[in-house]
Amino acid sequence: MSAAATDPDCLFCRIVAGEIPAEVVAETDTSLAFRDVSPQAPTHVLVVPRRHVADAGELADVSPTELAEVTLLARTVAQQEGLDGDYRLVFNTGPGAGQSVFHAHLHLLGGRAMKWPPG
Ligand code: DGP
Repeated sequence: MSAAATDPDCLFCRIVAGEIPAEVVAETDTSLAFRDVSPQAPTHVLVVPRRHVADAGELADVSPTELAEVTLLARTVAQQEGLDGDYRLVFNTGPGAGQSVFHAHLHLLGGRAMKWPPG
């Protein structure tokens, strides 16, 4: 599969395609932002590239511009959500780090106090 392909078996590709419903909060030509189905904070939004890549490192490899666009869309959503500059961005990478969907996605979390280090 080429880096720009869609994987018909990928959950987030299917959300991007509109085949599975999601609460979309923002989008660009290259990225989509939608609420996490299992929110871990008052604001918990996932920002994904439309292209199918497995993780953030692969996205950086194939398109640094799209990686930046994902980050910028997260910032836009944080502003929309009224987070006032206080939010956490997380890319879980690999199953040992908690990645369960192997389509790159940036977690935007905010609206509560954030502990460090994360669990
Ligand atoms: P991660 O564990 O980092 O791979 O994050 C995957 C996230 O995806 C997890 O927080 C739950 C969320 N998720 C799983 N299935 C769905 C779904 O069908 N819709 C939405 N909106 N989020 C989902």
